[in-house]
Amino acid sequence: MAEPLIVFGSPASQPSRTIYWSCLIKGLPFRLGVREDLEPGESNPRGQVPWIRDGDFVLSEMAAIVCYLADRHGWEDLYPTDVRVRARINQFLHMHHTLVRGATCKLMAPHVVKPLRGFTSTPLSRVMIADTMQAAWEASDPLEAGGRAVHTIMGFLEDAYFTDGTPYVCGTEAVSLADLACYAEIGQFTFANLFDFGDYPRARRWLAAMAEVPFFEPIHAFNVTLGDIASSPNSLERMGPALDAGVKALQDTGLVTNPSVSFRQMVLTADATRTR
Ligand SMILES: N[C@@H](CCC(=O)N[C@@H](CS)C(=O)NCC(=O)O)C(=O)O
Repeated sequence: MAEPLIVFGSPASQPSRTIYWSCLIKGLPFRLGVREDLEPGESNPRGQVPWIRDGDFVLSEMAAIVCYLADRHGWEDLYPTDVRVRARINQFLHMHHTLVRGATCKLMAPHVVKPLRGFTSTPLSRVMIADTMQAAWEASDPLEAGGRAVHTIMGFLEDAYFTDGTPYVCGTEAVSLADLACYAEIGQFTFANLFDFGDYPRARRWLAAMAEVPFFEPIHAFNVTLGDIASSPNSLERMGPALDAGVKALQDTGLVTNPSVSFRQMVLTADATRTR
């Protein structure tokens, strides 16, 4: 029997949630990568989650991974083959990393990661991302400063991606890979109570449409359990149960192939591979 796809990631990780969600929607079984799944000496060159192993093929970067899975398994609803529809989704996914992803660096990280006293930080992250994160959480009012960044992102999405036609970001008839990636960054604020979408009617319509996508609940069990982090700050005591809830909800779908797994066994960054 073919080995199941292994996804190294975490329910707390936005790009990991995008991969889990696409697999669940399409009924593709996968294993949650744990330390024992690593080949001797193996580490993800990028040092971050998510990454996958599919047989002897290893791939990192969320957008590359979901496009690969869609091509490999013929997910033409999530990633239509019409060249222009697909090009628009690709445009979104390329833009996502430097723009929509900023929502996490600027608003989510100061509220989630800072109270945990640290960003694990691979050497690459220390050079490329740590300054942005640090600036965000050293702001005198991180909620206001991060909120300003997210307003800029939302204004752009409202004008450049959402329309009055279908609710989805690339104007597709059904949810696409772009919506899943976008929701991981933007939708998380609704659970965390970190942003008011009142000024963005198209985005609000999209948020409502996304809540109807299959497997919405298990994908967001982590976020629901973590809850409102604006009114009371995140803490290590809150993080453990939230991660447990996220992993359990994924397992309860019946599509995760590990017999049982705890988030403590999962491989989060290059650090985990170094300590083996
Ligand atoms: N561009 C990457 C971003 C991955 C990423 O930011 N991963 C975070 C978790 S959500 C991580 O591993 N951070 C730890 C670090 O950078 O040290 C992707 O889309 O997959």
